Amino acid sequence: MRFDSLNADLRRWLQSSLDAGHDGEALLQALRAAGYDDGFARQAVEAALARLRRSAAAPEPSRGFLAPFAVPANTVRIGDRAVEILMTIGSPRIVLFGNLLSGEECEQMIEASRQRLQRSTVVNAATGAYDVHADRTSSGTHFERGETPLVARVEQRIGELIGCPAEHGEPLQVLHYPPGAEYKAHYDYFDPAQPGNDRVLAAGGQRIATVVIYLNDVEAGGSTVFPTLGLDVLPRRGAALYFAYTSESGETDPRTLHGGSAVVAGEKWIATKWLRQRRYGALVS
Ligand code: PD2
Ligand code: ZN
Repeated sequence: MRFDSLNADLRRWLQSSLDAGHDGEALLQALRAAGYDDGFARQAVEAALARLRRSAAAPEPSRGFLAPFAVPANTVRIGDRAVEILMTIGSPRIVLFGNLLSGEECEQMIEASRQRLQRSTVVNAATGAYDVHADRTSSGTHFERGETPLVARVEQRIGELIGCPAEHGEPLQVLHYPPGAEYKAHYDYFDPAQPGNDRVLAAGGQRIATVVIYLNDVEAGGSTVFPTLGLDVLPRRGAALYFAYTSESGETDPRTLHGGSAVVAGEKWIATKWLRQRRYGALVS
């Protein structure tokens, strides 16, 4: 039995259970208890374990991102949360989610970051240095994977939502834009032809997708803009924008050019999770 042939809910459950450290026997028992036929349950668990072994031996680009949203559903249940699907674009794959975080979680994330903010930088593609740049005038901080219970919970939720193991994620960044601050149009992926990008690409390969979580409502401005697509996403507390830009064969999609437009009034807080082809931190070329 191929893992990909299982239905999306079952795949998601198997994957998140294995990610959470449950072994094959525990999965088998849970499936039996849920009424699955014993033979089917065994094959499904074996398929999930085989996939896990393959990815541990030779970490590959994750497949089937957002496959669950191929079926029509306006809400996805992640644990005890009902995450709304507010807008989707097929290609490039872009999904706007509502209610990914609660208002309280957003507030906690902001408060945990407020005292640690530093001016944001960009990777200099020629030298590999992290430079302060006029195109990016936010300040920010990052949290190591699982650094706090809240960070771990958010990472787990993102992973379950889009079907990508948390290990593929870079540290969660929290960014703050006061009035006037912006991030001019850019790509989130790295150009492999540029020598300065060798180092960032070595730690997990190319970026494949971004999740931007809006932590507050902004009075005016501060949208996420995709100039080539004519798309402008306005921040709403707890909502999250997912966009993917690297195919399984590693081709990147220039239509995902995007930026954070200048905040006109109020302030803007976001949390950003960038996802890699392979486990982030693993130095595989
Ligand atoms: O500020 C934003 O809305 C935004 C959107 C997409 C920021 C980034 N990407 C980024 O920091 O890369
Ligand atoms: Zn970006």
